[in-house]
Amino acid sequence: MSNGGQRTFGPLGTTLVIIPTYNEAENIGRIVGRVREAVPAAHVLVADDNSPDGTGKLADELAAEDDHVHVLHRKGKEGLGAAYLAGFAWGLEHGYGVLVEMDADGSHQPEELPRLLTALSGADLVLGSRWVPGGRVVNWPKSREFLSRGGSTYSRLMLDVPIRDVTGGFRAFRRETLEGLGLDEVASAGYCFQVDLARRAVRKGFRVVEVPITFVERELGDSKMSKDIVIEALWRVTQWGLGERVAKLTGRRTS
Ligand SMILES: Nc1nc2c(ncn2[C@@H]2O[C@H](COP(=O)(O)OP(=O)(O)O)[C@@H](O)[C@H]2O)c(=O)[nH]1
Ligand SMILES: [Mg+2]
Repeated sequence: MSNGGQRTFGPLGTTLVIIPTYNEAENIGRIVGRVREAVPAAHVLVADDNSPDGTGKLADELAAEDDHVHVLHRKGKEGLGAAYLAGFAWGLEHGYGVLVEMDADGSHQPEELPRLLTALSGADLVLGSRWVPGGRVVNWPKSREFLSRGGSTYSRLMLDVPIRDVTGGFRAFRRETLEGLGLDEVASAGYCFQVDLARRAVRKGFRVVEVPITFVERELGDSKMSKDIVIEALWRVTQWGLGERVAKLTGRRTS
């Protein structure tokens, strides 16, 4: 990929910010604009699951006006995990050095992205974290905070990973990290996708660093969080945790 002197952020290569979308028509223009302003050298890939509200078309319009914006049109709603896997594959294929995960709804603030990217110079994976000192959430109901904190604590103990915010979705990966995670084996769709990647990174010995972020609850559009997503996460984390314990006892290795 051509460099042009201003398309890279540090020595790690060009950054691609992947934004999965499903019905984010009210948010997509604003979030892409904020990313482009906060980190002008970065490229953006919108991974849209054929949103009925026309998000994909709006993204195409943004891409037509800006050669740093790209769109991956997917057939239909297959979950956040599948959209990210397709986005990662696209980014790796196109030679990006850093791949970022970010929501479309403004919960992850693009203005905090430079801090994540700076931290990546001393890490293989940087996690934007709500639950380390300095991190916080704005406008979240207590019930949602309880679920998120509880999910992270359960995963940390069950999987024995030293991470405070293991379900968060504002992250920066070096390309080598993604290449080393065994993405072909990842089948998780919802929040457990994030847990799965974090646990794989820790198991493979990558340097995982948490950077405090301020997570702002969405003002426009609807959350796609559902009971099924929570149940999938709980079920898989429990399965992974028990599987690893059994493997340890019997001396077998798991993926
Ligand atoms: N492509 C795609 N994006 C999704 C899907 N589900 C959620 N998203 C996107 O993932 C991000 C986080 O989802 P959101 O509904 O805000 O979840 P919450 O923040 O946990 O309430 C948003 O940008 C959504 O549009 C999906 O099935 N496919
Ligand atoms: Mg959200």
